[in-house]
Amino acid sequence: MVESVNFASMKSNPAKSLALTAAALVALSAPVVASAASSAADDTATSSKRPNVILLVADDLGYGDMSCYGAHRVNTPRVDSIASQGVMFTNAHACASTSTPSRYSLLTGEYCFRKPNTNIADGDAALIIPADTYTVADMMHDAGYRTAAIGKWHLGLGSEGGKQDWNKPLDVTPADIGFDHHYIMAATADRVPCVFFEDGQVANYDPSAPIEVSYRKNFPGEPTGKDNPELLTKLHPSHGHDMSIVNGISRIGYMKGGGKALWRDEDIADSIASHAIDFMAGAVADGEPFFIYLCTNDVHVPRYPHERFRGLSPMGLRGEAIMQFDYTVGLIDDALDSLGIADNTMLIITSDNGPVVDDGYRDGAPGLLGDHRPGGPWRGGKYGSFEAGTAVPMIVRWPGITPEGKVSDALVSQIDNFAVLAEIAGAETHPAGAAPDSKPYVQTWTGRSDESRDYAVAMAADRSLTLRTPRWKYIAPGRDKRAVEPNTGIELGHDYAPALFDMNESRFEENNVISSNPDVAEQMRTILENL
Ligand code: NG6
Ligand code: CA
Repeated sequence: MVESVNFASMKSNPAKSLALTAAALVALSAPVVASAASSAADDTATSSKRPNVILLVADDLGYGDMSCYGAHRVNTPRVDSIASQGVMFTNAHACASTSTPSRYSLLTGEYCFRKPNTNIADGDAALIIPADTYTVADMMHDAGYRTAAIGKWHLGLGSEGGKQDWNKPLDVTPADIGFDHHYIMAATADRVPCVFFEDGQVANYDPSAPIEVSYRKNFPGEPTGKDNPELLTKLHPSHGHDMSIVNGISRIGYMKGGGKALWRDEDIADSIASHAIDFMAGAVADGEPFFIYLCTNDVHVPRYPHERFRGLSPMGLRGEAIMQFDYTVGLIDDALDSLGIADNTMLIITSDNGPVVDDGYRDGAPGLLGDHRPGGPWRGGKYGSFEAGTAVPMIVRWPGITPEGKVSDALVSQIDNFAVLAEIAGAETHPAGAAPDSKPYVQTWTGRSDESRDYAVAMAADRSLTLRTPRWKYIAPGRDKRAVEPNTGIELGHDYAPALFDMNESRFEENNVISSNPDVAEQMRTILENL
């Protein structure tokens, strides 16, 4: 199972990795069990040492997109080196195959399917996480951490969608859900407003260019990608994305104004990294532990990385965006060293959902892919129910705690982020109802146990569910019956009614074994029904 993993460039201890992997392979044959809480947290050897925590979340970065996970048409030396110093998971799952619901679950410890408004959010959506929700940021804050959200947000802002006055401080912000500081994009780089928000207001606000935003109609006289393609100096849309033009790239939604506050796509990654580093330095100077929810815009569309990467990848802009992601990781890692806190910082690197190649811009990605497989060995991709939609890269490094260069095949889910971090932060009590679906698999997340979660639940873009156990994958029938999403070419997987795959037999979901294993399918369907 791990043969495809390329450790050639890594300083790992291969003997150690292989031994631990063998143990994990045995665990893969564990039966389907729906037990209650895990015992994994019982002997946590972490209480004496509360680390800083950086939860670094890439956007749309696939399982197969980095060299430590087997990619060979792109190199990610900085991530590879972190993997060689920590534990790299081969069976880690996001809670949804799109951003907004995936991030909802990551921050709340509650399955996104329970919340009807967690579909892909417009840039003028209201804050999707109710202000009274006890999030991972609230928990870390209450445990004495200084907390920040930096980078891609995509969980809404303000109390009322479509009604925000972007020229004033917003009434509801990440500060209301536990973040002491934020420097964020409202949604994605392909959605207006194309400005950063810092502590509740537009960063670098330009009073000479008041901002207006609409997801319904254009503002009189403002050019659009649809009507003024001659103004698209950097990227043209392939589908959708033909509304307001900012920085020579048309977007989803309409906006007016912004002036000097508008971002330049080429600078987004540097801006995110430098704000994160400033925040880290400030916390260190004040002697406070910190928690950063650090979200890159890479490798989401529009992919338009800094000029320093231009022409460096045989895969064009998508390859450059992966290189820029790795570069960002390197900046953060270097800052940990120069601030003298690398040894006391837990770094988690993962992605919000699986990959997509053409997600709406003519950036050359499909033609330049070659034999690169963004989803690695898994079938499908973003939006869908097949594994590549939610089987994401995940690496955890906590010096002195995580074994070095371990590859763990344990089944893990991002739903456990809250409970794991709560153990690590020493936060013992939470308000009733907090993080209802999260369990403290601390030993597994830190690579000291290969205990798998009993199951991982994930939601596709049509809100249909899948259930993964160490051995099986069950796909419930979806509302969207198309086998392939036409714009992106992604196989969605939920056109089946319903399907079961034996993941021990093959990682590529091709052979639906539901008719020969009706009891397993029924057991898994029942688990989903009773969640
Ligand atoms: C889709 C967009 C896609 C991307 C996605 C959200 C179109 C045609 N496609 O609706 O480009 O923005 O939403 O991606 O508009 S996510 O990773 O933030 O969930
Ligand atoms: Ca995403």
